[in-house]
Amino acid sequence: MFTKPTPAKDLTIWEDAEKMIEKARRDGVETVWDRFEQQTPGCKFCELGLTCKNCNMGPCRISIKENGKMQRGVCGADGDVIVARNFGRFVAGGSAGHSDHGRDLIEVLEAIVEGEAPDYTITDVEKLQRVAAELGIATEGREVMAIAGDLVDACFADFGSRKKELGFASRVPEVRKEIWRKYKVMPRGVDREIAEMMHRTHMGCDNDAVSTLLHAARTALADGWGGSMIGTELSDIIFGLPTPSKSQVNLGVIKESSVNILVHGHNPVVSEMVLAAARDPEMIAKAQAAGADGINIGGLCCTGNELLGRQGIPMAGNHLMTELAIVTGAVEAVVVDYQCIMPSMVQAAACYHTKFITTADKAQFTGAIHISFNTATAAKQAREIVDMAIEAYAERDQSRVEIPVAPVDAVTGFSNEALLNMLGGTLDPLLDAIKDGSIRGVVAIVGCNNPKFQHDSQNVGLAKELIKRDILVLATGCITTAAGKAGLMVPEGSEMAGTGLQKICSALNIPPVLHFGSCVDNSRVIQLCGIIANALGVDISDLPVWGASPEWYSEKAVAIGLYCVASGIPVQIGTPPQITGSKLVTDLALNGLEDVFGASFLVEPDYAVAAEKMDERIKAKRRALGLSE
Ligand code: SF4
Ligand code: MSK
Repeated sequence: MFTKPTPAKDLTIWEDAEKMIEKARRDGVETVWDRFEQQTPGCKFCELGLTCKNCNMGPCRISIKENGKMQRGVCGADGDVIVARNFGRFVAGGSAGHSDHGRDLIEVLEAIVEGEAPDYTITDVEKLQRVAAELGIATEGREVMAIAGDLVDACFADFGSRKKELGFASRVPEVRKEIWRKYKVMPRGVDREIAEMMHRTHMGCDNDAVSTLLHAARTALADGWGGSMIGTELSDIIFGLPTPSKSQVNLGVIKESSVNILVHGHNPVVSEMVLAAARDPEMIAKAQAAGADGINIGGLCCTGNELLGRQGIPMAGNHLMTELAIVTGAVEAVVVDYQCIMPSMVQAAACYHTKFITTADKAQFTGAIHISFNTATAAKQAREIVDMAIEAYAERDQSRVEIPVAPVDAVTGFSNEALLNMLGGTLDPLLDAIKDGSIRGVVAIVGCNNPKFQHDSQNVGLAKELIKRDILVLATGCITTAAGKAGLMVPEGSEMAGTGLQKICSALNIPPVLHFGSCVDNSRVIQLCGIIANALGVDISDLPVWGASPEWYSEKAVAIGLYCVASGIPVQIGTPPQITGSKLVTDLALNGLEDVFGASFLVEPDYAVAAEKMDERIKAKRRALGLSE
């Protein structure tokens, strides 16, 4: 008996996605939704976090039936310990991803200082001096490269084992640091905390769930205030600060008559060079000689966000749109670095003329064209990539091309510095707006996608519900494209907001949802919370703020969630991580962390209910600060 496939309109809220899912079915391209269906139902033990593969006496699984068989693994670990260990390793994976990205940026800055990266430069000298000074590096009267060299050393030192506190702990309110010291979660070094997490979760080490979870928090803090923050700050220094500019989003940014190159992943080091090559008149002339009208660079996921914020490059799509972008049949090349790149894109690309090009030795895909990208030869390699795309244009089958919709405008590229500039160099107008209730609270939405939900339904639904309540939304990662498509990233989008937020948006000519960068850039959010808390003389946990990731999927999202919570910012998530097999661990995540960090997780799969619960807490926080609800 054959079952009918789920109608495409039930899988996504977007017309461009719906049309491309239908085309994928016609073209015989398997998508994430097909594989999700094949994988359903999932393994119950795994869903609950009750399987352990940490040694070869196992694998083991723990029964959820009390007093039944299998209450402990072969070594004697119980369900609480196993769930906590699995969760700890999950957080370590996410923290490692962000932080290794940060380390790559340090290496690029080091290569610039040593004269080994001729195609890169320090774009924002003022930010270099400011960040260096924050880390205690002398800047007065010194050469730019000397300061940069010291900054490289300071950042590398944050990855090691010799420090008692990370450099950017200087940005954390003192009262918060006291909490971290009290519970022994002050992050010391990024690699150290990650390695210790792996050590603790080896058989026969940390066999106390609470102890393991506290170290998970320390590991996540090392990501947020360490690896990720270094990634953000050095990207700004090397490539420039994001500044607000007009761009466009959705699959309509792919142009029928151009050589289309999509950049995907997270790190801007490769994609900035590809963009520069694509803007070279010589390359454009080559593309025109091949019959195209030019070269069009579009973004996917967070590499897209990096280029969108700094260069205004349009966004073709978010996580669940990545395969569908190829299905348009008009993409000559997808150039990827690392993270969130579905391996299936190789097979999808093979169904068309699309070249799938990997560039990071640590993220190679069987069947892809691999170019081992090197900062010493970056511009040359970027031109090779663009050349490949131009050649592929000749192989395009125009009869298979379908660009499903017209693009939508979005104003993107905010950052703490851009916000400050817009406010006239002082945060006071923002603080006043919070105090007088024009802005009742701030929520940062980290917008992964997950086929467990109708694509983007929760991301967009939550953002709309919040702005209606005069809650400013900061968007990072994959919600950017979603919010843009929904019309929430143009100043006119404030018509959907409450009157208070509407007034602020009109005064500043800003959208009600501000694009704050990639998922690594959640470091901007915690930094902003630290600045506001310091300005008000309170702890971060006293602020009317939330984090949210309604459609989260990745290890990195959990690391972000946990560093937000440990920093005092409560976090809503749409689905629980694989911890529900342990009552102890689940209670701790949902309630117990409140007593430790003054913030905890809210698991709520319905955005409307989530918004209501988030608003309740915002009201309570405002009351406690002596502000009107
Ligand atoms: Fe089983 Fe313990 Fe080994 Fe895990 S560490 S697989 S619970 S014996
Ligand atoms: S890419 S971690 S799906 S936001 Fe940063 Fe998007 Fe989430 Fe990946």
